[in-house]
Amino acid sequence: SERYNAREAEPRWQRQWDEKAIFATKNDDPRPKYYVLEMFPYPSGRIHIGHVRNYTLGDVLARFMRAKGFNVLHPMGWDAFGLPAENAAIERKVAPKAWTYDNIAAMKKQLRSIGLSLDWAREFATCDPSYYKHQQKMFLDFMQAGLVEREKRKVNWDPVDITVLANEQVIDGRGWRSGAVVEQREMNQWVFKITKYAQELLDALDGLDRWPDKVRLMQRNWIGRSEGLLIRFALDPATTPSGESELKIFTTRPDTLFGAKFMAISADHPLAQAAAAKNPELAAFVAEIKRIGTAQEAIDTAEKQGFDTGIRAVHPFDPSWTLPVYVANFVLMEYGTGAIFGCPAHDQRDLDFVNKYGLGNTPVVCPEGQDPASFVITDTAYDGDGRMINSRFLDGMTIAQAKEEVAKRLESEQRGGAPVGERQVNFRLRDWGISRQRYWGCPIPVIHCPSCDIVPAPELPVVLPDDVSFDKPGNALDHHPSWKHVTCPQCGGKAQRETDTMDTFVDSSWYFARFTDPWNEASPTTPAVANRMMPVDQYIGGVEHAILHLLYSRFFTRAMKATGHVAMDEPFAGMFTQGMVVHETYQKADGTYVTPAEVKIEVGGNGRRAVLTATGEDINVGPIEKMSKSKKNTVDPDDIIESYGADVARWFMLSDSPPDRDVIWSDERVQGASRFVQRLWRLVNESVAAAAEAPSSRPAAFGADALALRKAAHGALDKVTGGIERLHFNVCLAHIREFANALAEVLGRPTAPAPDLAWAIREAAGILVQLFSPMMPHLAEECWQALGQTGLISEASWPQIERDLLVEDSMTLVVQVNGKKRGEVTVASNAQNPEIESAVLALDAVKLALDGKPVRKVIIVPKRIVNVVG
Ligand code: ANZ
Ligand code: ZN
Repeated sequence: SERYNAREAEPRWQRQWDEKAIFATKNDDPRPKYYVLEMFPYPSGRIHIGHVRNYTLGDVLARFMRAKGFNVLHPMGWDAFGLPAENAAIERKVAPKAWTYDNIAAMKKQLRSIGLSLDWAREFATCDPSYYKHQQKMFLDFMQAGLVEREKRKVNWDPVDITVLANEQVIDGRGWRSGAVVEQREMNQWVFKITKYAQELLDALDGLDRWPDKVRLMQRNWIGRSEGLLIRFALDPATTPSGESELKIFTTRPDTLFGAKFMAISADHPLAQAAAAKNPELAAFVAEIKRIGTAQEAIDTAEKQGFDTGIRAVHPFDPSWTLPVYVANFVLMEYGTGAIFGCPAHDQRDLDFVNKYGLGNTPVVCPEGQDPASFVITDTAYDGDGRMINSRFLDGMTIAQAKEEVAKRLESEQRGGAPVGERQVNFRLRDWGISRQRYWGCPIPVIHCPSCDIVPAPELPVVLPDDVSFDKPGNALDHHPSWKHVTCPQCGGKAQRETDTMDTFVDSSWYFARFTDPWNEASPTTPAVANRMMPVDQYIGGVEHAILHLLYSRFFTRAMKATGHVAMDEPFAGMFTQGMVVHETYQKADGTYVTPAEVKIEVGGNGRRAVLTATGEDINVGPIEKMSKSKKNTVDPDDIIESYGADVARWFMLSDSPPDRDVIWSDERVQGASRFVQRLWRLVNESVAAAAEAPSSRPAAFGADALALRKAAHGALDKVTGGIERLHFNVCLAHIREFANALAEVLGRPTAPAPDLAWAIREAAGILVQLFSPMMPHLAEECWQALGQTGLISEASWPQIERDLLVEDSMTLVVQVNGKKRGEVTVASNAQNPEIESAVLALDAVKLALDGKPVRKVIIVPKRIVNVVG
């Protein structure tokens, strides 16, 4: 038969799927639902190979679950707001809107060429006013529910992108996009009160048992719950600038109080401000720290620095013991109370600090088995377990006992009518600042009125104006001549629209819920529908979103529940983080990178050599890295699909490594996948020929050859079914290859198959095609047709596994009717008598011999003979 022509066949099947709208999901379908979702793409302009992997993984599952009889929801949309559109506007003078929608059109075409089983009828972009209108509505709902607030906040300011960044968008003290060193500024910000759910978001992680442990751990750390003690240290009034009497600190290690050597406060602490007002040198130090900023990452990497304020604090257990109060660059104002006591022996930061300023250390926790007399700390703090030493009444206690003892004593000690100590739970999680000073985002739907303060926008959506200019840096909405000038809907006076737009992470925090009913114009969701179709059963995306996007979505779902838009807490029942697609890098002698397409790999006697195809010059093969434009080690999905077809790209993506690991792109292996496609096509056609004479109904009994083939088929079916359910796709592919080999071996035999084997060949070919249909749907349709099936394989149900064929060992028994041999039956070696009996009575030979007479008795001689008495 002819070669399979993917280029011709793939668009043809895609058209058929479209015309019959077979991937359109009905919300009122009575079958159980299954919601598969891959993280929706940002419309950058081109699909990259990572997308192909992401969507292929989801598509295999979606197609499989559909065949299993589920009402599968598998939608696609566009995460369409964000900075690149504005950058394009600035650099290329194209309007952000036009740029975005053009990109969407181009990428949609590319996505279609992959052959994904998507319900395109549900498509939307987050920049559609018909989407963000509902987001604005929910913003107002949340405001009413106390989940949105306006807050004067110290914010991370990106001086290049001219915008505020969330803490999560600051990486090593730099803007995540621009790479610019982030500055600190005080600004009025809109925040979502995610901290109200801190405990709940933490507790519920335990129930997310279909999430990777790694992701749950990252979220746990991000939420950062710690139990500790607030302690009010008295200050020596003679040393304080304006008579402050106490300093409140938060500690998780009250057990180490007798190892305290100093106190430290944040540069933003009021006491630091007060002290700085009287000490110019201190003021200069404070100003310098503030300039560098106190983003977590900056603190972790910067050298510890401090300045003695001259203030002295009194030890809570010893009035004659005073501690110097420093302003230190490693204390954050936003955490705890913005003040600490330092115990250098048991905290590395504190140790680095005292070693710099000569304050010494006293160990107070001694590891088990260590002699306290010889236990000294020099450069490395000890934060392990042990017994208390050098700690007066705590000596000999465990850390836990000492913590409890200190807490109890300080809780019951009063000063100025309040206890000196108070237990407290702190979270590292901060409220989510969502204000962005950018144009291309969802407008925050409020109006600022000089007399009425904050007034909700009376009509939604508040639409972004199209006529904006990017001549000046900053927020084009703010520069717009008229957009922000409005009359107050409450008092009719002159007022101004909010010109901040929402962080684009807001857009992606509820799109999955919108997909359940994107046609609802009146509200964000249709709760009855959302509650039926949600949660997402399997969410698939990159691990880079393990914290931010997933945590925000978990918060948002709860906020939507609180405001009546959905009824569940958790949006994603199952989460899968896929690995990256990586590739070797190629460099010319001068260090410039060249693309894989420009390089020819020669494998010869002295190993593997790379040369530049154009000139023949030697190319250095560099490390395998994530595909990136700068390293030029990318491959373009369009090129791959053009030369090999989508099925080959899909098969390759699934074949080489487990989906959660990185996969190395390799042209050789892509070619291998391409050869396998042709092999499958040949096998199916040979099977059709070999089975041409096969009986149309299932033979009553199977000989050894037929049985062996049937076992291979059902064994593969069983393994692939289980593998897909567990997303072990690479293992599935190995089983499919193995089964294809078994079929090829049978087809390669010189003699024509007996009728039972011919029947088994037909069955096997059908199962084979169904098994690879989720991975290579176009080829599967073509093969299905060749097998003489009338419908689409994309609509066929998953084959039934015959469990008895899965038993490795079988036994063959002689079948007699009234003592006379009439044939044989092969059953599982562990088959029970009733099973054997029904298999025997189903045999045509037995029916014939009985000739309509009723069966009086069946005598089974174990493992040998079945005698039917009629
Ligand atoms: C004394 C002490 C001794 C501490 C010791 C630790 C070890 P987590 O677990 O993250 O909650 N801390 C408190 N507030 C701080 C702030 N605003 N900026 C910087 N550090 C702060 O950490 C709590 C510990 O971090 C607290 O316990 C405090 O130092 C420090 F051997 O108090 B500890
Ligand atoms: Zn007003």
